[in-house]
Amino acid sequence: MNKTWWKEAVVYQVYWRSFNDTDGDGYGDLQGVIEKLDYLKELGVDVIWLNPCYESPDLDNGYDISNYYSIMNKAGDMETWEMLLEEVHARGMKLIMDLVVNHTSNQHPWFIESSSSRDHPKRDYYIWKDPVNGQPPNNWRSYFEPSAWTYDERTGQYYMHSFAVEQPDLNWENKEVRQEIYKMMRFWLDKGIDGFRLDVINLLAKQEGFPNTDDPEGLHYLGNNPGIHDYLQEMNREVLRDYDIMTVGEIPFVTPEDGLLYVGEGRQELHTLFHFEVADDMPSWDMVRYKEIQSRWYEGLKNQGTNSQFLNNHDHTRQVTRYGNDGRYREESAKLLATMIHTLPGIPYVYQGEEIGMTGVRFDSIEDYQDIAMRNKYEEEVEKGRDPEVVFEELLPLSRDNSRTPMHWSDDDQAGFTTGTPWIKVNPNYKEINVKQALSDENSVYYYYKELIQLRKEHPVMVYGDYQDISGDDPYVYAYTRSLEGEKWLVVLNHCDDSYRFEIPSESRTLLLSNYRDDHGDVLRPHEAKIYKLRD
Ligand code: TEU
Repeated sequence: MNKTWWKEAVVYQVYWRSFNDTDGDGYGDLQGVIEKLDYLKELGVDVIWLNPCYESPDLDNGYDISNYYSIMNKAGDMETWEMLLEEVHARGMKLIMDLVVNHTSNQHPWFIESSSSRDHPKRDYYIWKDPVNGQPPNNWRSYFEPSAWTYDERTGQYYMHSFAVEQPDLNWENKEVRQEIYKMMRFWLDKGIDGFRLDVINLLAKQEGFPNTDDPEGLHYLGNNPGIHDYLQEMNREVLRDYDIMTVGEIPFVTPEDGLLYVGEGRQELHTLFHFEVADDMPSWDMVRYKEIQSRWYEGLKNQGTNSQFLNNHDHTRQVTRYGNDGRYREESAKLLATMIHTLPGIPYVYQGEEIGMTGVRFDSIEDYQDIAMRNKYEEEVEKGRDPEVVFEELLPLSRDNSRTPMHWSDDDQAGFTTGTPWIKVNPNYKEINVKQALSDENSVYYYYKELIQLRKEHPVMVYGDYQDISGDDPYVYAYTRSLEGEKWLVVLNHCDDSYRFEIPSESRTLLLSNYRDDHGDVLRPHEAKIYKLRD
């Protein structure tokens, strides 16, 4: 496989509204990101993925854009954004922007015009359909609502939205829409950004004829439809290929086979992707299943495409809570998960706060939660007559707010995140878990991440090495090798709360990194993670 900078990169995701607030309004801001760039540089990350900071009514935390060419007030202004880009580059890092082009806000001028009358020239910028027997055009649901269709009284038609009512889907069949989007992409690329994370990019093409589905709850009919690759190849031809950038597509419902169509080298579409076989489909840890997913994706993309490795982001509960042990073994477990993500084949992502082992949260009432997905689902279920307490409890473990609480910088008020009132409450455990503490403890999760990231920079085997699982269907231990040009590494992970014996195949080995101080060989301690270099 060709070597490229983005295959070797470690990406750090900055959810800016919860990162660092410098003006006391309770929202993190771009100035706040600038002030923490030295922290990120020190950690060793190469690329920063910045969540959407464009002008927006902010109903879905920036994923409802009303102006692609300007910056949301809460985040700052264009001048500050430009300063951010400059400061990122000055430190030898790169910046990728979140591109949301499946939908806009209903406050975007395009939608305001489109919904103004049936014969407005921009009517066709969105997807409008006549009612069928006084009902929505089909039985599709949306991610955040029971129906993907909302009726517009004024013009007597329904418009489609894959997410909230306030997030109408653009009509990608319309060439003018596509050209507008490409123009906007060039605007940002010409400012010098280093790529895009492309929000639900496989949803752009809709099923022809908008037929009813047998499985409305499944949502898969929303994605990977015929025509999607034409759009992405066109986007590549018209925009992407002219720049030395990184593109990562958010691609729900994708199999490795289909994945290769998006990221196969030579396909001229995207560089890498997020698939959701873990984050969406594996609610809690399942070792055998996880190994199966990894092997299948490895084989599927082998030598032809690059995967991405992550267990959490701003939509998914923090990994040490969801997939590890955030109690007694929080630190060991956070380090184990990190070891895994950074040594499996694919680009590793660090979601802010993960590097200090931040955990999920439990607030007492639905009022404390801000997430539109959770709030809408709560309302939907309660309206069916279900017990609100039961619904609340059901929604807690996977609420997106688990990972959206403010970053813990110190044990000061509001975790040092803001001098005002944060837009969402701080996780009460910030007194114990925070950056200040982590920096003062040489055994902290933070320093472990730093070592892992450094290791990747020094050893191409972590990036380009072949992968082989040697632990089969062992339900606790995950062990695999990575090999490149005569160099062979062995990673051993004991993903459980007990000690466990696992025969490590080679005697002749050097321990490169471990989350325990010493090595007990075949006896693995709770959540022990080890990286060996093997000598033959
Ligand atoms: O997410 C898509 C989405 O619906 C995720 O919540 C889902 O869990 C999964 O990751 C894909 O199946 C993106 C953004 O990340 C999210 O924050 C937005 O709310 C959403 O798109 C709409 O733009």
